[in-house]
Amino acid sequence: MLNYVTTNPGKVREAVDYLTDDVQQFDFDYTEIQSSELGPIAAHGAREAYRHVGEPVLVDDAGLFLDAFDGFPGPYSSYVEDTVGVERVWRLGELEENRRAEFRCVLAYCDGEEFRASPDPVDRDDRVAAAAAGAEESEEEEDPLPVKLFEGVVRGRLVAPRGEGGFGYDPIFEHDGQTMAEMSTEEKNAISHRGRALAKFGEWFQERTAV
Ligand code: ITT
Ligand code: NA
Repeated sequence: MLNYVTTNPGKVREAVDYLTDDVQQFDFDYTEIQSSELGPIAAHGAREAYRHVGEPVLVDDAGLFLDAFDGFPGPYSSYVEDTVGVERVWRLGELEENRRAEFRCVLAYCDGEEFRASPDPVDRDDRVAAAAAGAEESEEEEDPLPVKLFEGVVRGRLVAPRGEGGFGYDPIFEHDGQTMAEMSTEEKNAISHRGRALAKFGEWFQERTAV
């Protein structure tokens, strides 16, 4: 059984839909370090969560990155949702000509064991993703607990709120003519940042557990 460590049931709904029921929510609010990148936040969280849970954990750090604002709210998305709110993030973005945006998700896996280095393409992609996610230069590298990172990104644009589904910023993020709040969980997973990260993780995890 894999512990999806999050306080956010919306994330779990998507993960369970994607990975089937070998995954359960573990409601634990790990420390979120300050970083301009999601990778180090997720890696630090996964180590803390693994030490707390004592079983394999997957931590999910995500955010909305607006092009016009140089990536804001990005790693601060949760704080901004609580303080400013989704509707007013839209009203800030509405003033901009450039409304392009992306959702990012970094999944960090830790089970206390070393990951064998392998030259297969999946692993190479993951290293590139890990580097892109800012994990390589992290001070967290000093911690001996190995963590594996998987990143997913989806491009879209900021729009006036539409739709009742999903959670968080979904109503103001449009991809291919639909906001993410107008999509079913399955439709969102097929194109979303989290779905893409889960796909990479699932492929890797299947191989890992098959040996
Ligand atoms: P945990 O840290 O406990 O997992 P959280 O909701 O605080 O839960 P984050 O720290 O990763 O999660 O913050 C992500 C923010 O971005 C938060 O405001 C979410 O509502 C939002 N968010 C994350 N994934 C999203 C998605 O798929 N669609 C819309 N908003 C999302
Ligand atoms: Na959080």
